[in-house]
Amino acid sequence: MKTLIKGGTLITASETFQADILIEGEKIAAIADNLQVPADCKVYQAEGKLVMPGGVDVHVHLDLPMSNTVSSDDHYTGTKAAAFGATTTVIDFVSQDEAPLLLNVQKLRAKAEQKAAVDYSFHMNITRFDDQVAEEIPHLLDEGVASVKVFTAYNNRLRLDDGNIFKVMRIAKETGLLTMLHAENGDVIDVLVQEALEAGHLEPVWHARTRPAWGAVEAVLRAASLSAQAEAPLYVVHVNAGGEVDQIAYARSKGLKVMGETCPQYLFFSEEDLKKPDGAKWICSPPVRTKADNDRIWRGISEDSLQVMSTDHCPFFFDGTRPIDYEGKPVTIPGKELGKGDFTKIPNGLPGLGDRMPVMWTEGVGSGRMSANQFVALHCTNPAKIFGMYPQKGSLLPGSDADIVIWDPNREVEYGVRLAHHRTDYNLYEGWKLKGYPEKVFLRGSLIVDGATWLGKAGSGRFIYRKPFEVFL
Ligand code: DUC
Ligand code: ZN
Ligand code: ZN
Repeated sequence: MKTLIKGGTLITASETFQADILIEGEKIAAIADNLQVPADCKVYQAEGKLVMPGGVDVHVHLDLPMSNTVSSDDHYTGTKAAAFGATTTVIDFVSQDEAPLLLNVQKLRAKAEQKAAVDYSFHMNITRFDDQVAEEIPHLLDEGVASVKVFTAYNNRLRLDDGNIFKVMRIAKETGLLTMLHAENGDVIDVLVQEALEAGHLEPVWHARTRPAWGAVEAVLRAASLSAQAEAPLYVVHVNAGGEVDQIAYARSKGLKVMGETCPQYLFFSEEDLKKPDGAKWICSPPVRTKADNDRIWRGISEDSLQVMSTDHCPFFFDGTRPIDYEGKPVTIPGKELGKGDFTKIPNGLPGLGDRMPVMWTEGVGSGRMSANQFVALHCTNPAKIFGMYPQKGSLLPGSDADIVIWDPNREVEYGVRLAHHRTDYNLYEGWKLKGYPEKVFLRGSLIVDGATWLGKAGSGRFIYRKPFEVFL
């Protein structure tokens, strides 16, 4: 089966040029001007359109149990939303629920492979550490898992102490795994949450007030210092505070291999949103902060202190007692209403997987804050490189998977829950006017999104075995 995409303007992380793309089977076979149309070839005309690699979102939580419910997108609904938003590869997190480590990987994979509609891979959370776990970590690579996540918060649940974080970093380094960090100060959070509850401060804004930015800032510096001592690379997830960008920039200026991602919510929203009557919609951890933090993070992107845009997609219904229509059936999943009257019981997390590229195109490229090439670097190529999937993913090169997006730079939409395809009842960008939107999305050569039409299938996404960490950006 051959497909030719003709006459489009190709956007890669470094170049913009006019060319045709020939797809043979699942791969890009050729890229050149005026390619001949072979026999038995489906042709798509892309004059006036942009052609980019499919997006890579390296931070999603699908079907994740939390606060007496579960994140409302599973590996089908979440990856379908991803595809409508031009993302064709996602990386989810494996919880360390039981021993051995690899059993958790195998179980999540068994669940995901029935459902995923785009390609996917996993990171492993290391939330308990002992000699047995130390022996098992290197075997993650045998299962294609090339990264581990550690936490400096969520005491008695997910947090490791500094000594164990240091040990994980050393093993990860020796094995070729990348260590990812959730940076907050778990001790301070526990004190502040208890004090807030005792004082009767129960509104959503107290979620942010009990998780201060300084805790995130010092945790980034602490982990960067640990990574220096372990001589290990470090990737800071969901950068939300301006001070975290400062610490990453400092670490990088000292020659440390420290990288970072941020997510759209940390560019557009603040504690002010948590004060609204529907403030629970913005509850995520780490929290959204201030306008000054938003601005510093934007600068962190342009000065290259941050290399990746991800989403931390972990949606919940705002009102999980009222059904929504999903593919013709009513669906209710308990959500943020579980925490009505007590911010500590609100499930933490936001929808964002499908929003990421359309919103960031308008707000980043459309506003002149980033070039189209930088957009592709941040959303496609850099995440693929850092997480061991390049050039299979995140690139337009002969031999790469034919994950391709035809993007209409002139299409204007009023965005929101109707277009987003997440399985939830709200969208943070409701009513936003966007210009530039995905028109056709191909996964390994198959057209899975054609305008508003869904052609993808549950189970057609494939697990991606990732290579050991190699590319520091
Ligand atoms: N933060 C959230 O808000 N939800 C899921 C996990 C996380 O780190
Ligand atoms: Zn996290
Ligand atoms: Zn997360």
